[in-house]
Amino acid sequence: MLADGNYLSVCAYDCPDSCGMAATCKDGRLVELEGRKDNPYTRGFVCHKGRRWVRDLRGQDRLTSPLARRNGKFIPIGWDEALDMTAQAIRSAVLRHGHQSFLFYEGSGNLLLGNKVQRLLPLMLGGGTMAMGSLCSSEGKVGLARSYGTVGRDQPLAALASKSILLWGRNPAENSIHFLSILHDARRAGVRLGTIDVRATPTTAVSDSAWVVRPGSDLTLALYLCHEAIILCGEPQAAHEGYDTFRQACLLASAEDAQEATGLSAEALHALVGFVVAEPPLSIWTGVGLQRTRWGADLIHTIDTLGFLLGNHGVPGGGVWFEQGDDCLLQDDFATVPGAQTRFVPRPSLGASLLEADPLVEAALFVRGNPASQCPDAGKVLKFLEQCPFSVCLDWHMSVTARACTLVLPTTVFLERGDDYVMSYFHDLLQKTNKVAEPPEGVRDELDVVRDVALRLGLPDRFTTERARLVDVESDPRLTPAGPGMWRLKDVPRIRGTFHFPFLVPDVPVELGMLRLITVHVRDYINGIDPGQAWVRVLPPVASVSKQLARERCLIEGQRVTLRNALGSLDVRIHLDKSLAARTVVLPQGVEGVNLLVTPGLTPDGNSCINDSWVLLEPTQQ
Ligand SMILES: Nc1nc2c(c(=O)[nH]1)N[C@H]1C(S)=C(S)[C@@H](COP(=O)(O)OP(=O)(O)OC[C@H]3O[C@@H](n4cnc5c(=O)[nH]c(N)nc54)[C@H](O)[C@@H]3O)O[C@H]1N2
Ligand SMILES: Nc1nc2c(c(=O)[nH]1)N[C@H]1C(S)=C(S)[C@@H](COP(=O)(O)OP(=O)(O)OC[C@H]3O[C@@H](n4cnc5c(=O)[nH]c(N)nc54)[C@H](O)[C@@H]3O)O[C@H]1N2
Ligand code: SF4
Ligand SMILES: [Mo]
Repeated sequence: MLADGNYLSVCAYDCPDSCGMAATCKDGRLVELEGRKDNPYTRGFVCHKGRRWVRDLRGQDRLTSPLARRNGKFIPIGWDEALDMTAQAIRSAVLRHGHQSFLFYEGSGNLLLGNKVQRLLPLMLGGGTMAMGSLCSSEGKVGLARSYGTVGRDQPLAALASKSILLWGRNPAENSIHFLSILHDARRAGVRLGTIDVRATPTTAVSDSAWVVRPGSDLTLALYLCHEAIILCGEPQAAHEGYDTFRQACLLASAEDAQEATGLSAEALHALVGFVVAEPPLSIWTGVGLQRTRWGADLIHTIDTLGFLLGNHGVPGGGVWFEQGDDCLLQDDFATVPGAQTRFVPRPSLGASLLEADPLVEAALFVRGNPASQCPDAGKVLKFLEQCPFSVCLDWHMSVTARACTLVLPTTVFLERGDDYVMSYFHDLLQKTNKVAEPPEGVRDELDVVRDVALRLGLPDRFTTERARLVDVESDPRLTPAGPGMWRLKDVPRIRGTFHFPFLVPDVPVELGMLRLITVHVRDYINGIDPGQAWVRVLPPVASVSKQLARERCLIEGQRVTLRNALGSLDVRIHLDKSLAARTVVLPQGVEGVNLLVTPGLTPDGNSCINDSWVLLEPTQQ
């Protein structure tokens, strides 16, 4: 058993902050969790979601036995039986229709690098079926990389050297509170903070200036700001690819166009121009919410162009940030199988793609993912699960996906796995995990579970050897030690060579007569809802609408209505939000049922355009 004492570890939630944690363990249990003081981003505190693990590791929602669906009910079964069932189902699917009839689905439920080992299971079977395309941030990274060919890696504390900071579609007061704490420091030092969002948020509340725009209007706004930057800051000196065409088009974007698209008044727009061209350097921090649209990559590229035209690129405290590049610290051949022929299905339209797949998927394994809640057009994911003869979900609690599977396997969470690593997608620290609690009896590490399934299928044990190779990341030449179990990854400059200007794309058309549905991340849970969150389970979910819409439709606070489109319907309760644009509905993401309404559309790069969703609002049928 784990000795009593203090251990350092890292939060592996899918959260930008990747906090360093200081844990106290007694009798094999986690009794206290604090933030590491020597981690310059964590600054000695962790959020309530991190601290909640003290309760939830042994909480009532923790699964502690494999559960098999029998006659519509889940019945506890032993591990041997559960692993035999899993191996048998995969074997018979592969024998009947080939390896692509086995789906191996990974979500981003935690950021441990070692998770990659699990892919060996489908790969060693021949490739299997896996999901491709992002629900999250890939679109923006594609856009950022278009400017200079790389996403790069910056050190976020550089923001302290800015004179002004503009958050564009980014809400750190809820989604990255350690960035908020850096922003507070910057403001205390006299930096001006501005925010562009589609609604008032806890972040706009602490900003010096906030501009609330209509969703989908950012591209027009960005072009107009580029126009003003060319007029006020002058033309770029050197020749750059695509500049002439871009210049012509952006000079056509007028203040009137920007006002009409965004809904900003002439004064507000003028103030925004003043904010961006005022004393440099300006750093612009684009968010994930912003780029979940068909032209998300082009939008982020255009905002990066604004940073370029303002002369901010490469200046300390200046430029455009999104997320850090995927510096793969694992060796190229880590957990790979040469010649494997994986069939990839698009994650944003997972359900529909699986329903149509040929060969059909007859055995599905879900790990660290909750696609029946988190993928767009979730109704089709549920339909697929109803039809699939065998589906198994590995999770620590009964997620929406687990509930729809035929078998559920209880796994450890990151605090119960040592010798793994987390690399932040926001800051520059790699941190090592320590086991800080013994898992409850009946729970197994998912890497062992996947390995044991593979062994039952007669596959060789590459899992153990690859897992042992994880430690190699510590000797990566790009790392410098930054404290116990903590390394800093060197800056990888993004700004190099000539700048490539964007090609112009049309705005996403408005669906006449419908309301745009925006789904947002919220403070109290990460992505899919954790259990123990009784308050969030209070249904129906709360949909924010503008006062103008409420007047038009005679809606009152708390009223129940139904949101509907061709994909599905959802009963909601109305909240009046005077900050919102007229034809917009905002729902918290992750609430069960929300993604029944969300579009399975793909961007040209195969990523999700979640916020290009449209709904009708109707009286609820009693
Ligand atoms: N409408 C709408 N949909 C969205 C979004 C949105 O803004 N709007 N946001 C999207 C974004 S940004 C993301 S990143 C995705 C996330 O989508 P997913 O990755 O599917 O969802 P998560 O809730 O992060 O995690 C999935 C599951 O992993 C489990 N889990 C956590 N740790 C472990 C572990 O160690 N082992 C195992 N086996 N399971 C574990 C969690 O309990 C959870 O049930 O959702 C996307 N979906
Ligand atoms: N507490 C908490 N923290 C989280 C998460 C969580 O679920 N909960 N999830 C984590 C994950 S996986 C991710 S990807 C990040 C997401 O982090 P963020 O990018 O901050 O989150 P979002 O809520 O998706 O979007 C940010 C803001 O963009 C705005 N927005 C939406 N559409 C538009 C638009 O068209 N234009 C403009 N200008 N603004 C728009 C939204 O109103 C929202 O306030 O957060 C991470 N951190
Ligand atoms: S969820 Fe994010 S802010 Fe909270 S402890 Fe984990 S990394 Fe830190
Ligand atoms: Mo995400």
